[in-house]
Amino acid sequence: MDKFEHEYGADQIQVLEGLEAVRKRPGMYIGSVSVRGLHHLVYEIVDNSVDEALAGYCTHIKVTIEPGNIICVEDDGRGIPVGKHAKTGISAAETVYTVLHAGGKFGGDSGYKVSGGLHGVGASVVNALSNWVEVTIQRDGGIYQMKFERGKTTMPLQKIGDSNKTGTKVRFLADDTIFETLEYQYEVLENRFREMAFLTKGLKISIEDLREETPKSAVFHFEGGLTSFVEFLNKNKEKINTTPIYIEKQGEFPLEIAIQYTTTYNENIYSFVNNINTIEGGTHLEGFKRSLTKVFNDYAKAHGILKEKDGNLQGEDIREGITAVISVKVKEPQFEGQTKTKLGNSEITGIVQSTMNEELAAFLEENPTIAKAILEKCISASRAREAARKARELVRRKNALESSTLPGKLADCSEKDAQKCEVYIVEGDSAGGSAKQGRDRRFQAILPLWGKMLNVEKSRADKIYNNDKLQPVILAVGAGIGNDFDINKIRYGKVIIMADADVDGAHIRTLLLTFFFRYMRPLIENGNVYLAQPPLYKLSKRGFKDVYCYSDDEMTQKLNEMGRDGVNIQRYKGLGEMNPEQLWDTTMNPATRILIKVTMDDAIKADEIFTVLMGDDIAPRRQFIENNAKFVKNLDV
Ligand code: 28F
Repeated sequence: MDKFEHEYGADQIQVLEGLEAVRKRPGMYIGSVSVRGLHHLVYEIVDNSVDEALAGYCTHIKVTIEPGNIICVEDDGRGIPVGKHAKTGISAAETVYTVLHAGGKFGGDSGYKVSGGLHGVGASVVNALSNWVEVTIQRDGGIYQMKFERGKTTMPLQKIGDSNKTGTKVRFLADDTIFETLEYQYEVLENRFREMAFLTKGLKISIEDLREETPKSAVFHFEGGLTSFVEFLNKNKEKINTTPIYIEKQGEFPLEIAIQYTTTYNENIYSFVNNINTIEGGTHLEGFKRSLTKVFNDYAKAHGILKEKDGNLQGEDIREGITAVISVKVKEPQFEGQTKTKLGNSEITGIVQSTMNEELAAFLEENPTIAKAILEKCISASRAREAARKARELVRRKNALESSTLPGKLADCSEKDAQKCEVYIVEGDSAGGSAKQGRDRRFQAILPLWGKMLNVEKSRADKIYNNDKLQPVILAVGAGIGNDFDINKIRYGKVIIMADADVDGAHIRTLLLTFFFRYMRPLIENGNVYLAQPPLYKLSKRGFKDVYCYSDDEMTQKLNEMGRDGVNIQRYKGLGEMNPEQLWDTTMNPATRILIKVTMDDAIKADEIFTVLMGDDIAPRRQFIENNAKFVKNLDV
């Protein structure tokens, strides 16, 4: 066995060991084998094209979901080098696809390795976890192709034609013996590619889904980069500064920041490192916040907007209504935190801070109108915070005096274990009355509410505490609101909103959902919030039991079953039309009712939706309720 063969053997063994390790513990490399892990396969391949774009050679990435859940990713970059390695005789392309953690193609200082959510485990992992992978490379005047099955080379790289184009195309079918599902979720992929296009200014990313009769597709191409990102996030909100503040700095740690204030009261700051969404924040976000507070306070003092005696504006006042995106590129990122999405590199704090101190101060000097408009909002925020603090004190003192008073209207249940209890928040006194009579008082509490509640989207915490319609909800749930909210103190395992299926019902449902989203978010994230689903129709016919229908389709289907003639159709306009036992049978009995669990897995999406819902036009609101909440039939079974 001469030296050369011996070396080849060693490499080959290393490759096989690497693939085995990945197939044995895929979760170590892509987080999970759920649909999220499946999507990571796509992100890994697309990230390699994004790296080629960051290096300045790729302008368009095309992602196709082919029938059978085959993924095709194609870029117009230089094409992975096909030359054989002097020593091993294996091409760079084959190395990238077979050696674990190989293809750190831009290590060192020639560029940046953008890496997917799990920090660039690279193409070889995708290879190991796919039934097959086919790589087609165009460069040096030729078309080259190689194929693999479960990571093993079945067709070594070979020239299959001529071409004067360059680029890389990768097609693969994930391994169904490893993944729980091969069904890609188009919206999830579309969301991520939109985000990647925002983060990679000028790069065009297109996605198309050819699995159904009618294909779905989208093209994302933003010359504005993060400026377009904040405009997208704010598209349904009233802006304070129409043109976003934009800061960009190249160098050892390329930094891009966009800021746009709106008239809302919440803080939306998204931070990224190497295109990874650092949901847990980190040193870059720290630097951003410090600089924002310093620069705005300095400007306010220097321009007499704040008197010396006023003291400083707090960070949270300055961040009220802010939408900002920070994106920094770091060669050797240290990720910390629960889900490894917190940046730990300490030098980044200072770098972001000093860049922003300079650039933001300059922007405010050059745009005094914008500076003034933003600061006016910050100052009123600080006054409202002060008022909310006083209101909170007042409520606490009041509560302390009256111990834990429960709202007068609440008909509580006898069960003491919160997880076994549920509270129906019912719109209107008449429905509230029937619900009280119809319920099972052992585990069902009823809280009737009346009339329109305060539109929480347009008010601040102080009004929430004092609002006489939300007060009973806060006290009934019993876990406080905002930063004081403590999920362990909730008094009911289920908070069920029961409102009419009409427009007013949709309005009250939305206002309550917005209230929970803004001030009791863990209640939604923890899956405690539900929507009751009252019937839309009652079909009655001599000789038949009454039949309740919860949708138009169901009604048509039931009508066919019962035979159309002699059937009386009653259309329910509101809960008040049902007597207690009907209300119990159709909407409250765990054995027969339908509950919609309100779930929320994407802050950006949820925030946008609630802003739409708070708009003036009620139609999108209604549309949202029917389309977006997930139906959970006979939840308790
Ligand atoms: C659809 C997936 O993977 N695109 C890629 C390149 C381009 C180069 C490269 C990739 C150099 C030696 C490691 C070309 N010419 N799309 C992709 N495009 N990798 S992956 O180089 C690989 C490294 O081995 C490339 C000059 N430099 C780099």
